This record gives sequence, C-alpha cells and structure tokens, in this order.
Amino acid sequence: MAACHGSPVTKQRRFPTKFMFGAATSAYQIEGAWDVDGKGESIWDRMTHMSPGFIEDKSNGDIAADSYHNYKRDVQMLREMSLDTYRFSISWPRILPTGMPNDINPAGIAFYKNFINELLKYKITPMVTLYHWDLPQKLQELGGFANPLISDWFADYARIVFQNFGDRVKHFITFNEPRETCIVSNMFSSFNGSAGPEPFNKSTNIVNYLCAKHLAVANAKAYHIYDKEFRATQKGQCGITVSVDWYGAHTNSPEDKNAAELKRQGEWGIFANPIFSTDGGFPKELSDRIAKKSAQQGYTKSRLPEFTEEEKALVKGSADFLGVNHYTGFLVSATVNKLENHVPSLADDIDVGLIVPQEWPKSGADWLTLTPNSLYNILHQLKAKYNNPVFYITENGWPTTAEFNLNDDDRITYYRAALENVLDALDDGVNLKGYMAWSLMDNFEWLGGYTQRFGLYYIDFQDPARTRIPKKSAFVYKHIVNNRYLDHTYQPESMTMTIDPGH
Ligand code: GBH
Repeated sequence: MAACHGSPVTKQRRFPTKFMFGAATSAYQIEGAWDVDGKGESIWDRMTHMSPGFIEDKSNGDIAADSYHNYKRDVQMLREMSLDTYRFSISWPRILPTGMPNDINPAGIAFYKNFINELLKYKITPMVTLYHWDLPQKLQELGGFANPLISDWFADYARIVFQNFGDRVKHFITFNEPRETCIVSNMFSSFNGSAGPEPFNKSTNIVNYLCAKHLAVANAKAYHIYDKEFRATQKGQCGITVSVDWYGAHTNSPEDKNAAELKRQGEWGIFANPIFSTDGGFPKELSDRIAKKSAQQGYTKSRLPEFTEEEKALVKGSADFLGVNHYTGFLVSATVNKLENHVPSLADDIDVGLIVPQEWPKSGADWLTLTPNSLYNILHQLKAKYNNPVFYITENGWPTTAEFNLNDDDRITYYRAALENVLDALDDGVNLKGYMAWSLMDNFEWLGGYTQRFGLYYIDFQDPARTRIPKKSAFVYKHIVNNRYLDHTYQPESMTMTIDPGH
C-alpha cells in the first residue's frame, strides 16, 4: 500500500543481506606473545624495547590483549555481536622469524590455522591482512622499505601465506595503510618499516618516496602470485587497504579547491592511483610538483622515483578491491595554517594548510573528530576517480581516553553517523561490500600506547586475564547487524551478552 493522506510512512533503508559486517584488529596490537613459540623480533618489538620514550605511556605490545592465548574468546565476541567477518593480520615474523622463506616457523603456521578454523567453525569469514606494520627486524636491518628487494621478500612471504591459508581464507589484504608505513612513520620519528627504529631513521624525505614505489611493486608482485598460482584453485580475492581521510576545500576559491585536490593526491592518490587509475603511475599534478621542487632543491632526479613502463604495467590493476580505512576529515586551505619549516618533505611538496572547525565533535585522540558526512564524501570521490571498484570499509572507529567507561555514547553516535553514510553510499551506487569496525577490542594504539581505546569490548590492561567486557556500542552494533537497519534510538535493555541462535 502506498503511503497516503500525509501518513509519515517512509521506506526503511536496509543494509543488503549479503553486506559483510565485521570488526578489525592487527597482530601487534592484540596478540602479545612477542617472543613465544619461535616468533622473530619485529621492528615494533625493537623500537618499544629500545626507545620506550616514543610511546605515550612507555608501554609495548609484549602482552597487549594476549589474543595469542585468548583467540577463542575473541571469536566468541564476534559471535556475541552476530558479526560475519573478522579482519585481522598475520605477523610476518611469527611465520618467518628472520623475514626470509628458508626458515618457516611451524608453531606460527599452527597458531593461525587453529585460529582460522575456529572462525570457520562459526561461519565467520576471515579477512587477512599480510602486513600491518610489524616488519621482521632482520629486514629492517637490510633497509626495510627503502630497499627495492623488499618487493621480493614480501612476495616470498605472501606465497607462503597463500599456500598455507588460502584454502580457507578468501579475502587477502596485502598492505594496511601504505601512507602510514611510508610517510607518517617518518613524521613521528620512526616506525612501521620505512625508516624504522633509530639508528635506521635517516633521510626521511628520500625514504618516504622510495617506500611509496617499492611498496606498490611489492603489492603487485604478491597480487600476481595470487592471480597466477592460487586464484584458480582457491577462488578468493586479493586487495589492498589505503587510509582515506576526507579533505574538503576550506572555501570555494579555485586556490582552496586545488589545494584540497593536491592534498588528496598526496594523502591517498599516491598509493591508490598507481593501482586503481586507468593511466597508472603516481598522480600527475603531484609528481610534476615534486619533480619541480626537487630540481629547485638541487637534486638531479625527482625525489619521487617514477615507475618504469614495465613496473607501471605490473602495478596497474594489481588489486581485486580497494580497502578503505576511514576515521576523520579536514578542510584544506591554500593560504591559512601553512607550514613554517620548509625542509624537503611530502608536507612541503604539497604545502597546504589544514583547518578543523570548532563545531566538529572531538574524540579521545587529537587527530580525530566526527567530521560530517566524511565517509560518504570519500566513497563518492573514490568511486568517481577510480571507476567504482569493489570497496570494503576495512576500518572505521572512535577513540575514547584510558578511563573505564562502558557507556560509550559518543562512540555510538559516531558509528551511527558512519553507517548512515554507508547507506547513502549504497544508494549512490558505490560498490561497497562490507564494513569492519575498528576495533573488536581495546588494544595497543601504537605511539598512543594504552592511552586511547577504540574497542567495542573493554580490556583492563592491568588484569592478567585480560577479561573482555562488552561496551554499550557492542550491543548497538549487534542490533544494527541483526536487523539490517539503523535504529537511532535503540538502547540495550541490559549489559549482558548472549549468543543468538545461528551464530
Ligand atoms: C589506523 O591508522 C591503523 O590501521 C590502526 O592500526 C590504528 O589502531 C587505527 O587506525 C587507529 O589509529 O597521534 O597525532 O601522532 C589510522 C591512521 C595514522 C591515525 C597515525 C593516527 C597518528 C597521529 N593513523 N596517526 S598522532
């Protein structure tokens, strides 16, 4: 019956039945067991042990959420929330302690097999990231992502992952957030593999761009291995995850609009363009600008190493989907809040200013606000720019500060706003297949240590048992997932979790 006589009947917007709902984590942030059962040292083990001062509370991931020993409880939490997908990462040095394929750690393989089997037992789809920043220390000592051989080391590791887990894992993600590996790591002294722990943190402005190229080639080699050696039998997909914050123009002036576009090219275009654009290669305006600046600075070649034609072709199209990690947004200006120190860097190459309006709600981390419609805006932009590839939101979430608080209404507000944007994007024809909340549980927040909490489940990191307790947001997320629509008024009746039939 059609709505009539002014009755307020509106069509309830629903998430498609096949739309994947899940949660995400990464190995170093949750596993602990940093030196257990033959695991090798990672750059994060080295850095947190050698230079604890880099971490806000001088903590580390030695134990973290101890998921190495609590993985069955983690799977139970996914079941409690009726989630159908779990995005987690494999620790490269747990599989290959030295990073190299001659020495495979059987206990590492066994751990992930048991864990994946536990997920499959309850029909939860594993979405596996191969690299979420925990590079084997031994590879860092060979230059990490500054060494072009990283692409062969990564390809060897990827083949071992596909061989061992590809019969049961159908969604692989090569890299989590190249920008953070290549660019951000160097702005915050040293982490994630491109410059690495001191004393390897040198020449960041050069390393940044070497890393951008080498990582793109590494992704491509792993993708083609999957495509040629495994796809026919394993029938899965292999994609990459890029961090995409929203950058809008501060005013409607052509200068600000262009500044925003340049910022987008420098933030995510530099990583997505070589793979997803029809032309391939780095974004044109950005690479022209870096070449020009490099010449002015006295370099004989651009600091951004161009791809050879062969590499360009190898990289172009080397992903089955674009994973998007999205958290926040900024306004971009050609004139306001500009850099004061002009040393060669990506920031100087782009040379724009950022503005965060006062009225955008603030979170427990100073870089993250609730930016209106940011998730819709980026999906809309990415769809237009890259001809609507398959997308997954592979991370999205809201941090609170360290205090104990299960009534996380601000997180609920954030998730509801984001999921409203997901519905808008689906209406808009964005080829979006799933949404992973960051994070399943509180965990080691990199340089923030344990001072920021992103979890749907709370963990007291002083508690040796690392007991997991659902926050209110876990109940609200579950309600959305079960009902496939957004109820903005739902409140859980109690804070006791049960597992619904069929999960
Ligand atoms: C993601 O990075 C990561 O994939 C995930 O592991 C992480 O836990 C999650 O987001 C939440 O941060 O504190 O001012 O030094 C998102 C991109 C880049 C955002 C580094 C925070 C540090 C800013 N992150 N950035 S600051």
